[in-house]
Amino acid sequence: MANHIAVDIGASSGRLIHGTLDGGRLKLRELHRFSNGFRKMDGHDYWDIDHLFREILTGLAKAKREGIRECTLGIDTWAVDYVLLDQTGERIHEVYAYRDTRTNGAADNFHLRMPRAEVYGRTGIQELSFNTLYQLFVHDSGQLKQTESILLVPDYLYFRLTGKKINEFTNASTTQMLNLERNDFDDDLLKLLGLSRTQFVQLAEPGDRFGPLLPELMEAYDLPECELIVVPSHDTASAVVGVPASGENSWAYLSSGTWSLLGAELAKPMNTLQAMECNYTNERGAFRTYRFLKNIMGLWMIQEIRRVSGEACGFAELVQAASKALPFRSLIACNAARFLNPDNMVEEIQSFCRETGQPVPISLGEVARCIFDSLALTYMDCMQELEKITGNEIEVLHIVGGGANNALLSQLTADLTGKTVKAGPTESTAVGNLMVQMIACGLIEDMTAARKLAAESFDIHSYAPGAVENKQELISRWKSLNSQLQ
Ligand code: ADP
Ligand code: LRH
Repeated sequence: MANHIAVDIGASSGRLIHGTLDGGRLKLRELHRFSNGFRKMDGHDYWDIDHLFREILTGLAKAKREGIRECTLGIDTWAVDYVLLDQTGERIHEVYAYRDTRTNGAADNFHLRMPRAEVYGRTGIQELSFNTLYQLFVHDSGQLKQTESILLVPDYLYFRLTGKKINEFTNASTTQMLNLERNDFDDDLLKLLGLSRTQFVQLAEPGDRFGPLLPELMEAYDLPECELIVVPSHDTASAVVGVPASGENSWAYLSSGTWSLLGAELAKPMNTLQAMECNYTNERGAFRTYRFLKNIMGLWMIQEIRRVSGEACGFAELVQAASKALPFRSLIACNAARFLNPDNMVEEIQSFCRETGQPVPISLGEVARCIFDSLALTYMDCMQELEKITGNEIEVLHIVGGGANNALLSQLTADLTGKTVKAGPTESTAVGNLMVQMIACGLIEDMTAARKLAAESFDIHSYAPGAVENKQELISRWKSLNSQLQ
């Protein structure tokens, strides 16, 4: 089939992107874009999952109006969040957003039942306060008892479109409940949550063919004939497929969107004590690879300063304002829990700077500069850890996702890491999603061929590392700031 559509829903926005192979290149066309975000109700943060479902239908109906009568379709979204379904397939609850504060302290409480090192040994997954394991641990036990099936968000969207249930592998790994050796849910972890394996469904691998849209949806909304394909439904897993890299072990990726996910692709997991102490994760990648990476707070902080300032300017203008501000004047420890979901990100950053005896950034440009400088320094630390743990010397860092639009951050990252940075494609998640559909259809041979195609199809900007004034002094300042917080 010549037409392929990726539904890619990040925490900040969703899109339907049409992909075709044209003269040996992958051509993308945006069919539909919509905003996403969580909202507070009764003191908790929730996603509006029905809104997302409706937007998918709207996008598909547009595709049909634009002449696409037949296509394949794959869906990816952010990770960890889930839907509980009862016996009739109805949702038992609204979908909690992972930044909701109900999981504060949940990891520590869970580890009283199974020590942190044992959980890591079994799952290889980094501790993030919002992993599905900890979310389910604090979920209402009455609702868990009523639950027939637990689907993650993209699994649920596949279900709404087809009536069929799966737990897709790459996203299932982010639950922190898959056993690395058994490649299935870990019975002991499930037992500690009071759950049974039968409440999850069959695990499905990216590249599997899935099935058609429900005929009643096609009719009611005048949709094209779609065959759904199982793609890496964790957005970061799709983004990693879309990295235009070549060779083995000499490149790393930074998937740069709401989160910054920095890491390497490995053929085998690395769940050593050192990896655990550095909080590296072994999420499943497409085609039985492992995404050895770390979550860094990312451009969420930029999205939030923009939101609390009334969205007075766009992202490009924020970057421009930041480039006029003094470099490395004030720094923040990006991964501190206080930046996960503060009421007011600007004030939180200002308080941090005040408390640590640094100049307080005032203008939006100064605050943005503080974020970009601090992110680049965090990337530098992460790259050093990555090389140390894996023993691989990295030559190129590929930045993909919306953050690849940010030339200031890309150059800072090259300067501080000392690596060549290659930025693009900005829609790598949709690209990876589409590539897996094309692999499933036999149009692209494998992931290596897919990455070559990505390199040939998109503009990739290279940033050579430049000098940083007083770099050693800056690094000492950065390290001492972070050690004050441990
Ligand atoms: P997600 O999929 O997590 O919602 P995206 O990959 O869409 O995130 O990336 C969104 C981020 O990309 C924004 O937070 C913003 O910082 C960055 N971005 C998007 N467009 C631009 C631009 N023109 N200039 C600079 N940064 C940009
Ligand atoms: C990025 C992402 C990331 C997860 C987080 C919940 O969108 O999927 O990989 O850790 O959201």
